[in-house]
Amino acid sequence: MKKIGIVMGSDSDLPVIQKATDTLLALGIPFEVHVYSAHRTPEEARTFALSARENGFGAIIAAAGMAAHLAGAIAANTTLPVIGIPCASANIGGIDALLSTVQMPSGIPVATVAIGGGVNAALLCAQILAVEDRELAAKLDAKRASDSEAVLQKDARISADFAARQA
Ligand code: RP5
Repeated sequence: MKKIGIVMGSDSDLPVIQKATDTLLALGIPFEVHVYSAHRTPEEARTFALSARENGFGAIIAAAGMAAHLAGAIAANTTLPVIGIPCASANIGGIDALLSTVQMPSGIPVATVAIGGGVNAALLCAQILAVEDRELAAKLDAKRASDSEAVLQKDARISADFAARQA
């Protein structure tokens, strides 16, 4: 199976990355994690992206906050799918990173998930790999079924609770 490359602009982005790595671990998908900044270590970010395909990666997650150029900078140097995660900043709550990540000019796409959307970034990578992997597709189906069951159980508990209060 191809690996997922995970890049964050700073170690302060780790809580968001943790959501992605937990999701990939649960699905049995291999990954590598790096701290490469589009601003502070642009050469390392570029080298990683340029060699990602030959190094066995199938998709890349890039998480960054503030003037978040990382996903775009990675995407500029690979034709692997790049999923951008905008990270929340203290002052603007992540709107800055959301716009920086999602508003890519035509020609260099970045598939952007929600602010702090580590789980969906990992699931989107899994779905990309599952195009050619039936076993992984079955795991994704099973996860959706289990997530649905959890919601149904919450519905049963909460609706019974409010019905009891009115009895
Ligand atoms: C971005 O600047 C990083 O992705 C991080 O979200 C933000 C702040 O970085 P630190 O000052 O916490 O290192 O490049």
